[in-house]
Amino acid sequence: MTRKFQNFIDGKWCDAVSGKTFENRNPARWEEVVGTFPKSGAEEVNRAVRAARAAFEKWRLVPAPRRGDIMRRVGDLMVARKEELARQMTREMGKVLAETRGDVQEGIDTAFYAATEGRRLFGHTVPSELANKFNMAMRVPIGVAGIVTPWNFPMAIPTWKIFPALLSGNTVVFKPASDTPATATSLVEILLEAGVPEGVVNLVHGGGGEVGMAIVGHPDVDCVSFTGSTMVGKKISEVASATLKRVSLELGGKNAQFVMDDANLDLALDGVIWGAFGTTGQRCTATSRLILHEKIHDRFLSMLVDRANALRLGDGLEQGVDVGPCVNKGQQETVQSYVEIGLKEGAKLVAGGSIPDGKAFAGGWFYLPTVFAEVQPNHRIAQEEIFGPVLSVIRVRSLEEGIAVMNNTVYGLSSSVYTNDVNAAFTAIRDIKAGITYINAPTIGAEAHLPFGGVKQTGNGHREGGWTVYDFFTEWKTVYVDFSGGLQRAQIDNYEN
Ligand code: UN1
Repeated sequence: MTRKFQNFIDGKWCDAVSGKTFENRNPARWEEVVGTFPKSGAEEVNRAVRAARAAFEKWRLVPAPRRGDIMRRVGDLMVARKEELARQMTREMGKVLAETRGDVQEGIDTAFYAATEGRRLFGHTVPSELANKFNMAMRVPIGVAGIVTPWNFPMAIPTWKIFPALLSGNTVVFKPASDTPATATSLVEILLEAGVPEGVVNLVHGGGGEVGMAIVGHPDVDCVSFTGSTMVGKKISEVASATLKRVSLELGGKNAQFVMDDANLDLALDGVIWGAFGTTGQRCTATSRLILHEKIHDRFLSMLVDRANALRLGDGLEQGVDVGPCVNKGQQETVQSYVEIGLKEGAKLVAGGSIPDGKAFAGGWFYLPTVFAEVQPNHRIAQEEIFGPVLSVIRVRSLEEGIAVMNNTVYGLSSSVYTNDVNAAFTAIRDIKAGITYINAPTIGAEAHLPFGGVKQTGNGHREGGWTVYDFFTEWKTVYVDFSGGLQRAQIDNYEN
């Protein structure tokens, strides 16, 4: 029987007020229903925000190290349930089991980092310009955090946001992607089992237009953290500006891997195969452009085509499968439409370029790993985020030209350079406009304890991960304690003229 999932609001599991539901299906076997979920809207969001607001008054007073203890239990529970969570995730969004295990592990890493942050959350003590006066700046929670997350990292990305939000003393209203609501439900169950009190975490399922935007526009939501497309991010920014709430946006990418003429080509090949076709290319960090130095261009391209053609597509739960399906029909259609755009623009299709034939693939949203050669830097397939297994190869003549091509995009998330020349590597590190640069490693593979985010239209300047995400989820409170017993006027009494 199909499992019927619910919202979690104010400490209770509940249906949508309207009684409406939506289905979540397995993208590798579309006839298989993972579950039904409440199709919620503004009314459920209002209730969730009210509950979160009320719970905030107690939660903010729980000592941060105790909130950290809960995070440690969350991490322990995730370790114990890692395999089951990974399987559930592969069933609902399609990426292969090794990757969904990695996704859960990223959540575990984030939990244990948060646990220890409960004993840091450092502020500053700063000398006063006046005698007998003590100054400090300390972190305080913001209030109710709205968390709106995508389907490509259904566990890791919600944990990047929810764990630091909670550790910092905020309460949460969580709207997961409607393609991955089951993983989100497991995460909330784990938080509750670990001891997160009633009202502190609220889960509202439904569409982005109805539930997501109701959260963003709500006057009593103090901050919103969103990961998704640049188009939706811009809309969120606009709607949120009416209440001047703080917004963290992690948006699109058009990440490039650049292979110099001196690079270790076998290593660079492993990197681009993993970066471009891992998660079926559905990462904001995915490698979607490959920039090749002309001296190694032809040789590397033929190595790449052989490897891309040898990748095994299939159900991510099966052993030996390298690449799972696209998450849904819409995503598969987007990929197909960009292949047509690439052909029209005059790029040369050298691998893939179609939906695979055969019964094994008929029931899911598969697409062959696709490579275009002879792509020009201004082609749409070299400029627009496709979010699928499509790689555009561009030929360049020098390090400088390669970096210029890399930077020729509205995005700036991840980047990668393969070279054994230390001078080239450090020039690239200095000149590439991106939030993340890898040397001799692919564009994917960020670790949970370092800043994660991008420049230009990839975001709005905030960083997730590591210590930096705590800047987003806390306010600075500046405190002056005058123990002189008299009125001391700053800037005046300490200067004679
Ligand atoms: C994303 O694609 O939205 O670096 C996140 C990586 C992963 C996180 C990706 N650790 O590819």
